Amino acid sequence: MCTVCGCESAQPPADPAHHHDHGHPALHTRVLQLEQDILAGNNHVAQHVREHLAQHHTLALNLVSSPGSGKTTLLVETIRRLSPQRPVAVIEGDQQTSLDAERIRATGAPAIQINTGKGCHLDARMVHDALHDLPDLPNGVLLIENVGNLVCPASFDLGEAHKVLVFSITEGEDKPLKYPDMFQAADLVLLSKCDLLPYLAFDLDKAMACIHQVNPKAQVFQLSATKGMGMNDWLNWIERECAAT
Ligand SMILES: Nc1nc2c(ncn2[C@@H]2O[C@H](COP(=O)(O)OP(=O)(O)O)[C@@H](O)[C@H]2O)c(=O)[nH]1
Ligand SMILES: [Mg+2]
Repeated sequence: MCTVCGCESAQPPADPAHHHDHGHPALHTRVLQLEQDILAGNNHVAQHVREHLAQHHTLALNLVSSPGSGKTTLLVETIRRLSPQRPVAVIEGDQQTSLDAERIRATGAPAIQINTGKGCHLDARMVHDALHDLPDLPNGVLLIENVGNLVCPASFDLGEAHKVLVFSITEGEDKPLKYPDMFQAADLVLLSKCDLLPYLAFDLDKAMACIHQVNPKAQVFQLSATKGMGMNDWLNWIERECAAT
């Protein structure tokens, strides 16, 4: 189990053929209770964050993905196109370094870097505390780059309006089937690095089928942040969501 976040891996496996002995049943029950308490506490803070953002008509998006799928590159290109019309700020989550916050600040947008150390996800308390150090964003957008990890961030509500999953075509078509919780938690999937399609044996139809097998409602946009392809779909989606906020 993940002792840092009490994530879903502490649950008994659904397939009894793959059951592992986790020790004494009483201990197992205690672990499950601890996990539920952590998530309930997180949900409470997330609701507070959500209310605060709603008061300022701020759209918050929680970007989740594997490491290296292109989140920061996408954020930089998004901020370039969004501001100054809309106020934008970024919360960056990584285990170590301020490298991503520096990349964001180079655009002129404010960014707070959170280092999670051994932790594998951001939680609502971290976002709550970071908001104290960011300006209010009336009718603006708060972009949260979660720690690169397709497992634990699925369980943690940060008070966002939507989880947006950046799924790079270099990861293989089958990732939605292997990490269904994350793909189910996302309302929008951005299929990134599509400029590389001619060079990879990536089956687009198969990837779309895998995404919709685990999440039939997910919207999917194909894009390339480096080449600018598909950015309008993404920006129009943000504008629609801002209008609805
Ligand atoms: N070909 C291509 N490479 C990209 C694209 N977006 C990001 N990358 C590269 O992918 C690597 C990881 O990008 P980064 O934005 O740091 O990913 P993150 O870890 O998800 O934040 C870098 O080398 C980027 O230059 C893209 O649209 N096309
Ligand atoms: Mg990054």
